[in-house]
Amino acid sequence: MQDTVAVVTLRRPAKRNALSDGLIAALRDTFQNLPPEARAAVIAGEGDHFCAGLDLSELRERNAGEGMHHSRSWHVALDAVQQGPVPVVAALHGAVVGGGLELAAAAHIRVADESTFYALPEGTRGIFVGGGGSVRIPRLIGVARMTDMMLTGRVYNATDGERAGFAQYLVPAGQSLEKALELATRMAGNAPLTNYALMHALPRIAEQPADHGFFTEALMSSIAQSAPEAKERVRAFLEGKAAKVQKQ
Ligand code: 1HE
Repeated sequence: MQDTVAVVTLRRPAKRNALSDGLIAALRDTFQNLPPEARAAVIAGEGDHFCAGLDLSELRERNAGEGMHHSRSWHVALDAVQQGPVPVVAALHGAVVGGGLELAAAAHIRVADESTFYALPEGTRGIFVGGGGSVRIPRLIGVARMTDMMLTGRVYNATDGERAGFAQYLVPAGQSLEKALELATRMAGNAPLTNYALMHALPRIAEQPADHGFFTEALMSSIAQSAPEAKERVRAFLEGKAAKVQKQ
């Protein structure tokens, strides 16, 4: 923990943080059991790369049923990242490939440094994404870009990747963790109900028909603004005690 920010680090640098079944289970357990004082989380990778994806040494002949259960075990773990109690910032560097990109896509914000590159080698390895990538990655970059990456093995560098929508922030090499911590600390200071609305209501509203979305938005906003914390924050601004929005 760094104050109220839980820092979760993938620590298999010798295997480029490849996601073995054990590491997937550890991710699930970690995000399902974050300390109660955590208000935001950062996920990072030790060594030169964020994550090399599925541990290919564990890829064995599975029948369809076993393959289904394996994929579903990733869904549970990555859902724990995305649907947990706190917003998560992924601090990216080096390889963010295959299942590593699927993991990064489950975070709420991605910060990349200049060493970052993105790929989906599943296409060239004769497999398909199985960790939620077909649901989450098109929401970041669109179906056409993901299809191209998987059909052709295209690799995006950090600059093109930020433009395409993989990351929301691009920082100099070696600075993604620092920036992710800065953002997570800021998010940790938000009213918890606002963070909850952004994590759990916004993605659902974005998928609802407009009329349902407007209705869900009205419900969520009325709940958020009725919290004592919201009233206090608005009062502080009106009394000149809260920061103004500053032009950057
Ligand atoms: C691995 C893995 C891995 C490295 N599984 N062992 N992912 C991929 O297809 C990406 C495969 N990895 C790579 O392309 C490269 O390793 C990297 C670009 C990520 C890094 O390159 P580099 O030169 O720094 O490292 P390296 O020498 O390739 O790898 C170091 C060691 O890590 C080496 O093992 P060693 O015992 O020979 O030292 C590698 O074998 C090992 N290693 N990546 C197992 N992925 C839910 S479905 C998701 C489907 C997918 O994710 S498919 C995409 C899998």
